[in-house]
Amino acid sequence: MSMAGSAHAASTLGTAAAAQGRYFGTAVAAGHLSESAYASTLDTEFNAVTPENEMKWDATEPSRNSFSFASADQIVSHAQSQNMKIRGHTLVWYSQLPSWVGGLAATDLQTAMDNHITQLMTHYKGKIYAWDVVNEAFQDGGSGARRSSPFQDKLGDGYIEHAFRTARAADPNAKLCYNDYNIDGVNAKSTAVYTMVKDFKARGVPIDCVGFQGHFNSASPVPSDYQANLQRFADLGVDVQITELDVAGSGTAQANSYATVVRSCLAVSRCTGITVWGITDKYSWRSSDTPLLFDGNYAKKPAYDAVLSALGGSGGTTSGGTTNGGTTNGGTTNGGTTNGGTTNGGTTDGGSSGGTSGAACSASFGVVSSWAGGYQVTVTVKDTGTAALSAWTAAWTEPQGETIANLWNAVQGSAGGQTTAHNAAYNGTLAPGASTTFGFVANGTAPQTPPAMTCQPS
Ligand code: G2I
Repeated sequence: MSMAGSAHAASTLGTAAAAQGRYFGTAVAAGHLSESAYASTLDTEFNAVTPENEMKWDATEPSRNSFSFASADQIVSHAQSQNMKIRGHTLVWYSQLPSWVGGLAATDLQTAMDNHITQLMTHYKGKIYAWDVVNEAFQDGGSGARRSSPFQDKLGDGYIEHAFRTARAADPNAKLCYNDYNIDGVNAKSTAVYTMVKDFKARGVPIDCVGFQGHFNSASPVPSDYQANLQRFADLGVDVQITELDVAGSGTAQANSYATVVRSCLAVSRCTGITVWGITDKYSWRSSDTPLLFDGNYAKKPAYDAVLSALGGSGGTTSGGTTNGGTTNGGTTNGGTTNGGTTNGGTTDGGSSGGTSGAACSASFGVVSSWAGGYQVTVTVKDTGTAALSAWTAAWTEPQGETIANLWNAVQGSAGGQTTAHNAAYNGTLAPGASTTFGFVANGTAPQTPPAMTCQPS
């Protein structure tokens, strides 16, 4: 799994993820497969697909017992020809539900639901890695309650476990997932799902995985307890998957959020893969947010580099990674989150010791995003001297009362009342003029004036 020294790091999302024992997938729309740039980007970069709309109830059973699989079949056969995993999305969901379903009385609705699950899973039997059996069954907000839907309202809470039992019988080899959004951090909604999964596991209701959609934006950023939340579900004995990842924004802030998600998944051994919700910004369900890894012309965005780097891959510009606790990192310059050293928000260049002669470095602090109660920072560490560095330590004073929730690409410490960050095993080496970055999320309020940072070349 590791690729120490100068081994060639994987250069696509799919191969880099595979080297970490994961898949890297995308939502796909059948209607775009005939566009050559779309298909070639798909085939080159990804090793898993999720039909974006083609397996939903309105597409597959628009009228009762009349099934149409043509569009979904197109995606499935494309994926199979490329040896890609396929996630089935989705069997039981309140949305994109044809009106005839809502018109049924309880007993008939139960029959129709069972039939829908059985017909779809039988049609694709043996071809689907994981099915989103039930999607978005919980309400937003603090209630932890189930969302109103024909299934919930007529069949009661038990419809969810009934759906899972029916699914297991239809294709015993497919992993069966519950999938939802706004369950990415520890909150009332995710805790309600957690309680359900725990109960299912205790009672032997067949559930194998939980899908965390991961639709992020400035109002709903990657939570600081994201990894901890994935881990608490994994600890229940289910796989976890990032199923619909997209992050509104651009540049470094977007790149860092993506990298945080990837790093979190890699840190949770039962996180089996990541799926982004589309290939190119131009076809995203929320295109104006430019939330994906490729722009409208299929050019790779900084977010792409960040994901590839976090997966331990390399775009070919780096010198190869060194192994760090089982995670291979792609190099020290211009890969992924380093991203040319650009930062949003104010930056200060810290003092460098030794001037420009000999070994010297600087550290600059840039707020990349902030939200009520927290903010994320990227620190760019630069070799400002004439000699190569083999190690560096940045130091700064954390504002009164604030704490760091999570720091990456460096090792956090303290000295003389200050917070320090020493290089990680894989990013201590810097040539003169080269830079690398580390990042952290802090609990508190993003400072108007960035704190002064110092950097020691040791
Ligand atoms: O809303 C984002 C996702 C949230 N989680 C479940 C996913 O299944 C959902 O995907 C989106 C698709 O990306 C959209 O493409 O689900 C939407 C529907 O709830 C999809 O939008 C629909 C449009 O609303 C329809 O007008 C259109 O006919 O896509 C359909 C097919 O292009």
